[in-house]
Amino acid sequence: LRTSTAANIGLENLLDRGGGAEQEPARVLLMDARTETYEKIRSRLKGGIQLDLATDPNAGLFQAAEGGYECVIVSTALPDVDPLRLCSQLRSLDRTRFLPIILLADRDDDARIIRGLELGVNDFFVRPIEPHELTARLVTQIRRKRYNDRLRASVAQSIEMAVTDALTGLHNRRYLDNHLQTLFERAVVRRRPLSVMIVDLDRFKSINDSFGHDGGDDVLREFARRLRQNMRGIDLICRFGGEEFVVVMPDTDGPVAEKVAERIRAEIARTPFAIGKEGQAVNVTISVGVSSLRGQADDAGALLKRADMALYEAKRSGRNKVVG
Ligand code: GH3
Ligand code: MG
Ligand code: MG
Ligand code: MG
Repeated sequence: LRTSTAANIGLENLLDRGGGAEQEPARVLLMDARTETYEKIRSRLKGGIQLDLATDPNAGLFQAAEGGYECVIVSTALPDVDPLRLCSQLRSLDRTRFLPIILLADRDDDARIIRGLELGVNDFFVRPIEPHELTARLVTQIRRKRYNDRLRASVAQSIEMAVTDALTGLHNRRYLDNHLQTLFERAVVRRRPLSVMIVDLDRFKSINDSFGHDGGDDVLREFARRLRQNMRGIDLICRFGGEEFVVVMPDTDGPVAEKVAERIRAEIARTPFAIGKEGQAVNVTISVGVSSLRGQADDAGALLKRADMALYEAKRSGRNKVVG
């Protein structure tokens, strides 16, 4: 029929806009107890949209959460279940929160449509199903979802970049500034130990002088890798700046923190770094200052300051050392 063809052409144009040449077909889930509705809609949607059916609302909810769908059509023709309740469940689950919902209702169902819109349904459609209109509404929702997904991903990436050190991939100082206080307060409230270490590479300027700035960068990257390898998942590891690194160790008291620091110091001193294309061997040593939480009256700034003073002492007394 004419409408059907027009709907298909409109669909392809709209879905292609802004997308790559290899745009995936959009998967849409219809929640409806009647297979006739499904067959009717599906026969009018070709290319661009793949329609699945869930006749059981609970299975449908599960299916929608499984991912891969870009829109859900919730029909009011679901016996034994309140379709609006289903809509609010879709809105509240993490996995379906950003999934557009189109309510498929009967002509005299104004009250339910309004309630649905209040609950966060994105659009509605009134029977009888007119393919051109339904397609246009679906395409609008799918395009908006694709746009919002890209936007969300790019915001998340920007946030990630703002707290990550580009050279080493470790957290940066901004991240530490935001999280040290939280870890500190958590330790105080729970009366758990907490330790901090500040690591500074020894005579790093001479490494740069001998092997160039790129050689120095290789050393920093390799050091970060070894540091990460030696710490636990719950430790906060960050590049504080230049060739200085800070590690915050929750649930770790002074003696244990010093042992950890000593293990890393020894490992760094024992195994030369391979830098540049030729894998040239470079001997690296580090100095480490360690400090630990002192009771309820302590503060995060003082904790860092004590680690810094211990580091200064390690440098002053000959380097390649841990001072606690
Ligand atoms: P010390 O044992 O007293 O710590 O001596 P040092 O030479 O390591 O200390 P200093 O603070 O004098 O020099 C640190 C050097 O680190 C100076 C700076 O050019 C270099 N540096 C800082 N950031 C980077 C970086 O991202 N890449 C490279 N290659 N070098 C860096
Ligand atoms: Mg220095
Ligand atoms: Mg140094
Ligand atoms: Mg330094």
